[in-house]
Amino acid sequence: STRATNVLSALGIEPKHGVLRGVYDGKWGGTGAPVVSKCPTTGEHLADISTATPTEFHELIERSREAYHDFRMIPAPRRGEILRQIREALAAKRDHLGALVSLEMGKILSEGIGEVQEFIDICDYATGLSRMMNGQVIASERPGHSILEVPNPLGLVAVISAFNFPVAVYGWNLALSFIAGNATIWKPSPSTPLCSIAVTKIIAGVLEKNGIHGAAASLVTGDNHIGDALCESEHVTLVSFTGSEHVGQKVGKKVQHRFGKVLLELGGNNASIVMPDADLSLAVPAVFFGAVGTAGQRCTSTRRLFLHRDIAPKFLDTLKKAYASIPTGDPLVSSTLLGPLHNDRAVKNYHRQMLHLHDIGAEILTGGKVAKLNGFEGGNFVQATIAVPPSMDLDLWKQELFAPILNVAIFDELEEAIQWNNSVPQGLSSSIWTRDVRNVGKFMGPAGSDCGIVNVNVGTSGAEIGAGFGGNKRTGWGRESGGDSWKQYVRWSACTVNYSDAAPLAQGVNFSL
Ligand code: UN1
Repeated sequence: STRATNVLSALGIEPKHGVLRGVYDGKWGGTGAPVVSKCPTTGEHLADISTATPTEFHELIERSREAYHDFRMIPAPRRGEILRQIREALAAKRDHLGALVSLEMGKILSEGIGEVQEFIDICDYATGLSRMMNGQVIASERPGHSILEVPNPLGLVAVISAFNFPVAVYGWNLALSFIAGNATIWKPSPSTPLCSIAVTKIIAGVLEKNGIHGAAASLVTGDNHIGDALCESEHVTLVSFTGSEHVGQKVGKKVQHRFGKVLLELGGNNASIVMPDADLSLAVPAVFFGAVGTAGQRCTSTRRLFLHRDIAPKFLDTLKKAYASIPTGDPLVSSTLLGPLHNDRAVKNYHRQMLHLHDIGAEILTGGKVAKLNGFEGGNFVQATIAVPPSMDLDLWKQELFAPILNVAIFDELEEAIQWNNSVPQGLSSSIWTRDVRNVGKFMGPAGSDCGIVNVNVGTSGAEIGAGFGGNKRTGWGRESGGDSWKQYVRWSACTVNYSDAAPLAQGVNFSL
């Protein structure tokens, strides 16, 4: 369609000329069986993208090792300066890249642009950090000695990312890995290959201009065999994986089996708790965004809503009104708030969940149906849904489902709501709505939310890059983006230096002849 052609050609991608190359390690290649990029809005076939054969994969690892060999010697502030140029190049294409995210992933344009902005933000953060990757100087117990903690690069870092944030999650990892001096290998989701090609082209242009080996930021398109190969390669020091608990468990075991480092960002099953003193004019729109934004396909999406009995009827009335008029359709049209699900499997999962909710006698307050839109018959549209399951003792509360389905329950005491919040295997994001500082203390403290993200009067999704992002329990305990997460992308060398003319042993040990 012209819609697709316009988005792609603005980024210099011309899929009409056969198979696009999906492998980059200083030069573009890949002759393996292609993956298909499909538009979730129209169902149209966007492009075929080649993958890496096993031989090409091994060559890419070799190129990455070569790139690392030189890249690690470049001073960190200089690496930061190159990252600043990458930031500028991304910013120049921000809106076009955002449109490509909308086209290929299906999220609305504002959110597509937003996730490119997230990449830009983390570049700013990491550029500054490139002059502040400080270790400590520690007082030694021995005279004339000093102890230094020195951050050195790790080597090769693999980033395996998911379809739902096809740009930003790579950005978090690349920015930190890059300033740390690693060669980063990106394996994107096989269903969002165009986003990764567009991003890699932009980065490769900057690397080339600076005389840096392109395999400092390489791309390897492929299926789970490539993912397995990255997990099993002795040359890959850190594997940063974002995706399902099921696959994350395999990744964790494979990498641990060879004592590699692993960083996991797995499922979320996030709740918002609304107290009777909450400002509903803030809480309702935030829950609406958390549950319906990205069509419920963020790992931080609001899936569970716990309402205090006193405000529940009013809250649900207002929320239902918002749900009644959700502009649904083409995510590239600026007024749309609900785009399609990413693929037809997601629609099937949604449909199955609706049948299940019906079977158990849940009350469906709004939505509940797969949607067919005029002019978008091939699209994966569903209605945003609010359901009230008949009890808390149901498996559905414990499972993450990537769809705009919000399950609601009513509570009387905050302690009960916190217990529900914590009673799931996942531990990514949580949120409380209250004006009472005592509730805030309970929610944030030792007996409070057990999630990695604990928000107050802020929804579960839409985190900024500044804090460490990630979750506990079956979410995998990983932290990416801000906070201290950069420390995972370096190997720390503890260096005790003796400046003196004597060589005393620590702890007063005497070992002289
Ligand atoms: C994800 O869904 O994998 O906090 C990441 C958020 C975004 C990132 C989500 N900044 O919702």
